[in-house]
Amino acid sequence: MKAFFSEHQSKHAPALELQNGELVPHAESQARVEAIKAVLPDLSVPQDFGLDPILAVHDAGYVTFLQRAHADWVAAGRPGDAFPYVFPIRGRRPLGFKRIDAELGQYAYDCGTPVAAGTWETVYWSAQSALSALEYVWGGARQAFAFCRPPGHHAGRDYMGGYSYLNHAAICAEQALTHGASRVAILDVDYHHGNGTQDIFYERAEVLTISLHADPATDYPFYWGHADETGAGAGAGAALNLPMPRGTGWAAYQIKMAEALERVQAFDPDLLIVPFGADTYAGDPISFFSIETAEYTDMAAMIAALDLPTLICMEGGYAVEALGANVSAFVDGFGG
Ligand code: OKP
Ligand code: ZN
Repeated sequence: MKAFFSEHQSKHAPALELQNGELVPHAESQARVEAIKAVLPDLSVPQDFGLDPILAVHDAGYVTFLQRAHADWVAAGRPGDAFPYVFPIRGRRPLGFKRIDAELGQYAYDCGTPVAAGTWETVYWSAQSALSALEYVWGGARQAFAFCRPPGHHAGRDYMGGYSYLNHAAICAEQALTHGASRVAILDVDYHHGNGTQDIFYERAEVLTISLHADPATDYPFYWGHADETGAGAGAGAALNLPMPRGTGWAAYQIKMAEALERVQAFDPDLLIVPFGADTYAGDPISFFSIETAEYTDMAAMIAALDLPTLICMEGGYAVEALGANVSAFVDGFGG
């Protein structure tokens, strides 16, 4: 399968994240890049579509914040990566802050998503990889693989979180709508709920967001992804959440997948976007489903059977030693 990736995407290298009370090596590591590159023989360099498609989804103030946050952090005399420590649960609004700490709180919702020296360069090019893969599919190919990294599905219009800064899938959905699509379906199969994507399109009827994920009653991101979140306003009914308990394996997962695919089919989209996380894998170090490598081929084959133009956006997957095999198994399900 045709895949897109830029070497700029190797620049983001956050050292640490706060996990269960400890600063630990960041799970979204450089080793992931090498593992995935090794199994994608047909990697293409993305085109540069510029900032416009990014700004069609993300708040301009948030985007300029991402561009300069690490430099401001360094200018404030701080070591390492830029970390937030204050989170405005009420009254979040632009107050013209001069202090980087206040700005980080305005635009972040967790302590797993530091802004490192190379973050902007990486996420900008990750978005370009996604847009290039979209263009390839929109030009008539059956499917393409956007090798995005870091993940994007937790990023909202004006916030970062869950290792995500720009929402690649949302940027592509919006771009497709601008270029002639009437309806876009997003089918998120990462272990974690795609909260940013859901938020961005929550009141939009032309984008169906579906997420299969670990029950937020027990798993990150906790505050989104419950079954009663179904969209609002014009988007009422255009969000579907299928949470599953820890321990879920392919037998139970595929039943939920069939339900999701029925909804996609009924929606009759012009384009399907699949944020794909290999963190549903049995051996994932931060996740708790029990899908096996070969079952990713079955999962992908079910999706491919919809016979829709399909854009895959890489999301999570942290079992580095199995990541290449898992991505490769998934790609195989689309016919190689
Ligand atoms: C990103 B993706 C917070 C630790 C919680 C965050 C998980 C982000 C997963 N300090 N873990 O959906 O794979
Ligand atoms: Zn995930």
